[in-house]
Amino acid sequence: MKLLLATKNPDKIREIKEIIDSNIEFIPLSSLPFEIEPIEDGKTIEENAIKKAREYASAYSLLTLSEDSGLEVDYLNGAPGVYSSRFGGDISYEEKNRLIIKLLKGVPFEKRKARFKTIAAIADPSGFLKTAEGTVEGFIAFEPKGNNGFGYDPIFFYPPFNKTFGEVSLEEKNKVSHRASAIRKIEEILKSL
Ligand code: ITT
Repeated sequence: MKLLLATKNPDKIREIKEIIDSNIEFIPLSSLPFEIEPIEDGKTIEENAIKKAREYASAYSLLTLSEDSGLEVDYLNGAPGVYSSRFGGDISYEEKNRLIIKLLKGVPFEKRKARFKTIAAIADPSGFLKTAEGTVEGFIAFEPKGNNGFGYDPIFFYPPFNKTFGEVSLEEKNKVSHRASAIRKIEEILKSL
């Protein structure tokens, strides 16, 4: 089965390829003859995931997997959420992470609850569409820790590991992550096609 892996984020590509162990031939966006740029203007993570999957599937006439993810911090009323990649403007992830920690200055551990959420979507040019959600619950750390993973991983403290996602291997993260649980559900749907 051929599947367009429609994400421009190389860290997501690495994780998804580790998670899916079925016999799927991934087609990377970089191998396609022209580029499209879906505008992520949805109000929710789900809207953006669906929009990306549909637009890529119809542009390239391929069965397509896209996903949208975000970090929801309870103390910030769910921010950055759907704005996770744009949070704080055009600044590095180190700066985004420092900004979140600053916004939570003085907030005790029990009020630092947060979760990563992924909505993965598969679509084909005929209009077929399925989505799957994955979440993982944790806390915003008091300081960034670890250089593994990407994005907000160094500030996402996961109690069962007693570590941030930035401190664990890809293999460990994939045992429990939001992306892994959404993508495993999608893998089951793909197997049934
Ligand atoms: P595509 O839209 O091309 O897939 P993107 O990087 O723009 O890639 P999103 O719109 O889903 O992806 O942005 C969500 C941001 O949230 C992303 O840039 C990450 O930095 C962050 N993020 C997503 N998953 C994460 C994870 O597993 N660990 C840490 N941060 C994550």
